[in-house]
Amino acid sequence: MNYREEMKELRDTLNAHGYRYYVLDEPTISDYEYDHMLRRLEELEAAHPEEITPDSPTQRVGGRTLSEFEQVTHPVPLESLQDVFNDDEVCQFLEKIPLDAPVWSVEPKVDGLSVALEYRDGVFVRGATRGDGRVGEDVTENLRTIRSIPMTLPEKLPRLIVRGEVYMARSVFQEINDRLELEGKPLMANPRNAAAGSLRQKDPKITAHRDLETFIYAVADEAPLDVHSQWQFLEWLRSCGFSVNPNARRCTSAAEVHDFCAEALAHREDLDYDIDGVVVKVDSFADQAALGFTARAPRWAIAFKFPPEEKRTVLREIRVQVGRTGVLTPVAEFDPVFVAGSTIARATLHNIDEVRRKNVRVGDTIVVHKAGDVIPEVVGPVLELRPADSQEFQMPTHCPRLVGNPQDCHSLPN
Ligand code: 0OX
Repeated sequence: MNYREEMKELRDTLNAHGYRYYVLDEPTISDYEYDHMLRRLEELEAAHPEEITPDSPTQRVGGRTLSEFEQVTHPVPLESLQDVFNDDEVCQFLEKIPLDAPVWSVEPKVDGLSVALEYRDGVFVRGATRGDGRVGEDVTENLRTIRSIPMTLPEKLPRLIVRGEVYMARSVFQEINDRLELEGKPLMANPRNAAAGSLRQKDPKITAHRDLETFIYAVADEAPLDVHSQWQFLEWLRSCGFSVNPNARRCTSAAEVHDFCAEALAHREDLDYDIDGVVVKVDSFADQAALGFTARAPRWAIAFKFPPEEKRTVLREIRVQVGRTGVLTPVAEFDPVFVAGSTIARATLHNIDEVRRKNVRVGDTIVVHKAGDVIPEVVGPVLELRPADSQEFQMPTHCPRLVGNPQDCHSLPN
């Protein structure tokens, strides 16, 4: 075998094992064996750089640094979904679809970053963020570092653009934040922000170290595929080597759709990735085409958005912070809880009126959530669990006495 053939064989073997590892999560060789083959390929590529191909696994470590991202106009705009917020609205949507025996494809709505991946003659050539749906940013080099994105496809269609979600697993997010904390660096707010920040790195080598993952779920151009439903399409994506959410389900009745939504909501905590709802789609592509679009969204799909995640914890202290201008801000300090992707332990209560309005006392069991999925907020107390001896909070009228220097004890403004 000459070096050219050996390089091709190594690439194909490594890509096949990469697929088993990163997409199927079922490796069949050890890391040691994989690294050994990778080293051999690197040696050959160093000796014959003209033989390096874009689908080589060595090209996933992050290429050149960019000064800015170029804009990409999506050939077919990436539409957004109509949101609904409760079971009744899901019901209305299902009932209003004018089909005799509708079949639905329902998918967990992964809370990541929407991207479009473009393949020409079966080769990954460009990837872009969704942006506003019409124009996004070219993040091709960063996407190349994501191991679950195939660089070549078995089918050599002249052009194929698929759409999916780039996300960071919760476990990875936690590891990265633990490390940032040890290094005394600012923490990332949640896995979604972490994924967005990682994908928009000017230096793809940084992206390569963030272990981003993908789920692909839609086609974003008019590629002539021999598939006729969303469900078949998801199968086809799998057969092409894409990572497809294993928790999608094909439903043949409204009751099944409702069950899926309820299960997803109940089990969202058990997944290693954040979901913020469920996407319900009419399964048949012919029916989708007949239903068409409104000005803003497809008529054949909705996003059932979960209510913001709430957790109970115990309010241990209301600490008063003195701002630069002397303004006093009460801050709730509670037992740390994991909410919407990260652990929180304090939230501002803004001012005394807000403390009164929220009716919270030290010792209360309180409900907390993240406003806009980012900012920790106290929702209110669980009054049934209020300790009998709890006291209403009072703002301090004097600064606590400072040790050894009574002159520093000023009256505080009201
Ligand atoms: C998700 C998700 C988002 C795309 C094309 C029309 C409907 N975040 O997981 N969007 C869609 O579908 C859109 N499906 C999903 N699974």
